[in-house]
Amino acid sequence: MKLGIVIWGAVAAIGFGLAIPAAAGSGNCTRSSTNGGRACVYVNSDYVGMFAYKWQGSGLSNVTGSNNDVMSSWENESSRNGAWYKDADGRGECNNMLAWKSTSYVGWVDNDDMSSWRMNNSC
Ligand SMILES: [Ca+2]
Repeated sequence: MKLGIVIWGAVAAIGFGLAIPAAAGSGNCTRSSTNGGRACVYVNSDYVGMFAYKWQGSGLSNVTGSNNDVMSSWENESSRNGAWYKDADGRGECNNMLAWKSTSYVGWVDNDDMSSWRMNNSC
């Protein structure tokens, strides 16, 4: 790539970052050419420690074993709305994981409580 293009790209990226401060997260939750976008969940705040992901359109499943009740942040890098639940099998309090949104910390009330989730609908 020519130097001029690199510099222009960097300037554009900085400007873009300032214009859209709410842009998601970590860069770990990447798209797939075959499966499209996905949502990712992390054991720590600020998208640290990804322990599970779910492709857009995937149905409800439980998080089990050491993954149960550990989620502190999430990002949805897909065009589909999703949701997470405090109890298994889609029960308990439901929290939206809307398309193209992310949460760097779910807050102390909701921290370490996710037991099931889906990527085919919001609450
Ligand atoms: Ca729970």
